[in-house]
Amino acid sequence: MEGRMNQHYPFELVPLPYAYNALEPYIDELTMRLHHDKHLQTYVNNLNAALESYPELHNWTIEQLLYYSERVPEKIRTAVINNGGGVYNHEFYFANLAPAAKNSAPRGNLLAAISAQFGSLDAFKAAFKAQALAVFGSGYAWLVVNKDGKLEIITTKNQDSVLPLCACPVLGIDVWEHAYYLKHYNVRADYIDDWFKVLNWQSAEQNFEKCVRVR
Ligand code: MN3
Repeated sequence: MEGRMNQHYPFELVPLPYAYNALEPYIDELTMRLHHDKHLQTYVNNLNAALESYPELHNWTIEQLLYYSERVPEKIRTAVINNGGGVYNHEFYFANLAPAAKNSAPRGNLLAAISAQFGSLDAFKAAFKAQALAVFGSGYAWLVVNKDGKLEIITTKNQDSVLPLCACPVLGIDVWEHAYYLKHYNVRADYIDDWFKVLNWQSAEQNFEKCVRVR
């Protein structure tokens, strides 16, 4: 999340930290181009449009807008939650991926915490896949550090972020159909398996350390 941290209106499209085809064959170039350049750009544009006439919000970060959304004027609150969530969640998702075989397994404190909470890495992956499959319609599955300081798998609907839940995201998968339909068609399970191949465990470790530190 380094890209968005401390940024505020007008929000800009943060470039992918790798080439559009870098995640092939697991996530294809066309999906990445549409997902980043079209879907994310639209959330950025719509968030800026919602905030344009509210200068008192122009120095708020994306995290502040989502965490303190009850303080956002009611007239634009839903637009800020949906589009701000769309910006935050997508930037997290893209930064949480990397070419296959790079950073392909967790280590250190995160691996120890996953093993303690779920029994093993494989047991975690199975539980996470089940939750990601169970999202009805559009949303996300996340591994978070919850408000009790424990690792937990949670899901969110649409573009809701985990921030209002006082949860700190370690890793997360976008299971909207636009994330996989061109390559995996309707088979979300195959997409989840492929997503695990390009999950950037190093970024997950960094997120985990930050989540534990800020508590
Ligand atoms: Mn998406």
